Amino acid sequence: MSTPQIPTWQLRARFAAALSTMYGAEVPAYTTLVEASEAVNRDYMAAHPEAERLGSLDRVTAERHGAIRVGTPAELADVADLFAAFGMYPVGFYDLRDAASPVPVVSTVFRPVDSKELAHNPFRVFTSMLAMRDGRFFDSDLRSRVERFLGGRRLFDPALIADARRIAADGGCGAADRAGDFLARAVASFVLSSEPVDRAWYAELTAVSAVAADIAGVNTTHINHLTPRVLDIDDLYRRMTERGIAMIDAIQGPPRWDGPDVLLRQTSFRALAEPRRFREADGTVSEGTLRVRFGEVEARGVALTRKGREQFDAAMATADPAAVWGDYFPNTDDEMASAGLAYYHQGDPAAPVVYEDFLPASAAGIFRSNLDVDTEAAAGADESGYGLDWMAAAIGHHIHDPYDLYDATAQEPPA
Ligand code: OOG
Ligand code: NI
Repeated sequence: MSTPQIPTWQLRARFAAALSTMYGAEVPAYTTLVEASEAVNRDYMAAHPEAERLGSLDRVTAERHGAIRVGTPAELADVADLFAAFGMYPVGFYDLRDAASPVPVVSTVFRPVDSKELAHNPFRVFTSMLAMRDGRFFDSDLRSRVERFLGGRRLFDPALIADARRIAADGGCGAADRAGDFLARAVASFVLSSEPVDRAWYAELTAVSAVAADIAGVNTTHINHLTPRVLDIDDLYRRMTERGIAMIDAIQGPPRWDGPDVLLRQTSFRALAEPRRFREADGTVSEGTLRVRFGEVEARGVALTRKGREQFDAAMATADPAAVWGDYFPNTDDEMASAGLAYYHQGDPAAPVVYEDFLPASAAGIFRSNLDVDTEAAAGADESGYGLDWMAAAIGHHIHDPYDLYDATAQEPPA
């Protein structure tokens, strides 16, 4: 076909903006968070013009990551096909079952993979799939009932996925008028359903894991959170607390310090009780609330090399990372670059390569901080076979290795 009128990056930017509008209508506190984040970024840029090296104010202002959760490999495959239409491809494999406080999901991130695309719009979605085959969480009776439930629902209209495949193959949408319709149908797939929740089924799953209930207790998927990026997360934390919003106890990830910011720091406010309707055992419908959706914010720093990541993991494993950070990392970009700890475009310490991915420990902490009850995995071996290769085969897409992408990006000049 001829050159698409609307390239994938424009579709992606419009998709991110439309989801943001939708989620703001669903979760009003998100709008407060976005406003506070924009104020932090404006003030920070005004005081530190050099901060643009981590992304232009335009990029950072529009930047979001979303989190969604699905039930089955087939549902995850649909997500992969849908997001490919927006130029978002799977990167990395996260196994949150291994976390200190395990969550019964395996995850990947759909995002743009090259620096020009990231500069246009870096929208990324952390996507988790229920680890239903893992007998440490689901006994065979529950597993077969969850499978039956999930087998009877359809998250994505097959016509939408067929259109997405065509758009991905063409590298964009041929006709501008069709783009709006495609976007509207894509966004609608993530609207919180007003259909009543089966109270007994939801409660039974909650006893295993609140995340299992969120995924398999209802017939649709939804945005769990949508996260703006800030240039100074400590300032954001202070401003939200001043506005009377209860934040979780800590900022997850590396401590604040006076050297280069590395990887990712995140924090969130507690999930709010949202009105939901429930279907009772006698068939009547009643009003109630669920607390599953929260507000998260993040700050991004330079991407670490494998060597840098080893240092990072070692520092994070100490009792008080803030106290010892300087023993593990030099406090200038020059030294970070020359020690081979972090990625810089063409080796120029003034041009850091921004970290575009996630941290499993923080992700598990983010899941956990918003659950009322922890999940306990039963003892036993994991015979599920879940892993990166399993997931790539299940979704029919190559899963990129983040280090390969950073190696390639570091060869290029900044976008
Ligand atoms: C995903 C949690 C992971 C992050 O920012 O680390 C995540 C979820 O809650 O579904 O979004
Ligand atoms: Ni998140």
